[in-house]
Amino acid sequence: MATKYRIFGSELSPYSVKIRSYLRYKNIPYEWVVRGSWNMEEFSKLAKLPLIPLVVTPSDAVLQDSTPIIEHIESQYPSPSIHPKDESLKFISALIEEYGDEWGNKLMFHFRWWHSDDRNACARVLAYSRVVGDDEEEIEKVTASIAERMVTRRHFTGSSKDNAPLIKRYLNELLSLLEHHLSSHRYLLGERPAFADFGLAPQIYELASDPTGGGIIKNRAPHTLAWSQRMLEPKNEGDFLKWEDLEPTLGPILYNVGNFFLPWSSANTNAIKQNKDLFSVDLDSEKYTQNPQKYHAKSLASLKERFQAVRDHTQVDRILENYNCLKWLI
Ligand SMILES: N[C@@H](CCC(=O)N[C@@H](CS)C(=O)NCC(=O)O)C(=O)O
Repeated sequence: MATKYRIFGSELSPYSVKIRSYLRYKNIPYEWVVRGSWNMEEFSKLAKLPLIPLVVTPSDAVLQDSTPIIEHIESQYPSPSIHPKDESLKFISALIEEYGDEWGNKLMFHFRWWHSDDRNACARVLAYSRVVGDDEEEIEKVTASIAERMVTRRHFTGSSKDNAPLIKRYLNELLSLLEHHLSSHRYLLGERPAFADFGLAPQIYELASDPTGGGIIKNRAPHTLAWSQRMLEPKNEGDFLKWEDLEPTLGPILYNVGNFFLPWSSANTNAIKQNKDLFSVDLDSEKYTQNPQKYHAKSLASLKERFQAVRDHTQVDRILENYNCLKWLI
């Protein structure tokens, strides 16, 4: 039996970085195992899905999917908690975690794989993490095959010519909102990291590590960049704040969740129920079209269950109603 958690992951995988940040915050010993050609056989034997992160616990249980992985470990290591005691804030934090995983990823993924300069740079970084040795020809071959494969996968997250200007707008808005909030707070819910930070920060970290995304964020959102880097080694630097103290700058982020992410996620779920191959949704009066994503329907359903489980809805319903989120969750 191992004594440490093992994370099969990659520096370019936001969900892997998310789990690593979480284990660091909890001070839980882990081994970071870069998934590559040398351990693909071991990985494939363990993996139910060909996805990273994959976590092997000290008792040899295999876990996949970053949100349930964190929930599982949190139940065993509740302190320091990533959840505020206040039920409303706890749910808002989970909502932003989901927003980070699904919407933040859509923005990052598009910028990473859309322009050839970004695509080739990332494919090359990935190639170097996968190939043992210094065979330039082999590196070139792997780089080209990763880049080609990712072009065929772009549509899964809605990255398309028609959506490109919309996604650019979504990113600009999110960065402005985050920058405003994070210029006066160390973390999203105050002065210590919450579930929300673990979901959203890794997507921004990945964006910042890419040529175009890095340029945008360094120019326009330095506090946001610093937060995403702080989240690599998150620490308690104070307390979670009250909603009243967070609202002036966190409220607008929730409004973005309610005007973009939740209507998109809800339209995606409806499209899956209706067996559609393609769906369109009006997001702030602009039409956004993509193929439905099965996983997101599952994760929206889990979020709704989490919402149902809140015991006292008085405050959370009022907040979510004020920021256009409530109707998508009931
Ligand atoms: N919902 C999953 C998403 C995992 C995921 O999409 N992982 C990507 C990397 S970030 C992946 O493994 N893609 C296939 C590959 O890299 O081979 C989670 O939260 O863990």
